[in-house]
Amino acid sequence: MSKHGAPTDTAAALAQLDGAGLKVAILAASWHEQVMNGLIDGAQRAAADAKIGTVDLVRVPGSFELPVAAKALAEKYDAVIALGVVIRGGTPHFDYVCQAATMGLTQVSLDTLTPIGFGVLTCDDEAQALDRAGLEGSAEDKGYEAFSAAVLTLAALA
Ligand code: DLZ
Repeated sequence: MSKHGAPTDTAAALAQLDGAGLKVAILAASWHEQVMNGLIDGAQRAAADAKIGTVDLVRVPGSFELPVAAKALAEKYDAVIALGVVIRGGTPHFDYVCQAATMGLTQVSLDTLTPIGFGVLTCDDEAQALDRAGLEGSAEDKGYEAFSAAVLTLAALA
């Protein structure tokens, strides 16, 4: 997918929110540390832009574990931002982990009616992931985007 067509002025939309009363969980897997640190930082920047009252960071081992943790967190938080980095290897494992994370998070969101930000990078190589990590020199900032999407959806449904 390309960045072309993405919403503009997301920071301005976040600034309009009344985030002080909201409780949001950033749920992050632990693979690919440098990229993941960029995603977490982007999500935390978006939380600051929206002036979210409570932001907790919860870590799980891998992206496969995101759905079960998201479901538990969805019961306690207004929104959950799921962050993962999956990089293709030489076996079909990539496809299974990506599918489990994507389908699982979709199901959690629908079952709990809680917005889940989808910040799971599914990349062919580390260079693609770094380019989306919101780091200096990255073209995209997927942690910021995922956080914004979840809280703006929450606001739309209020
Ligand atoms: C096993 C595995 C592999 C090979 N690659 C990744 C990855 O690129 N990104 C990620 O988040 N997790 C990976 N995992 C771990 C699985 O998500 C999961 O944690 C394990 O299969 C244990 O359930």
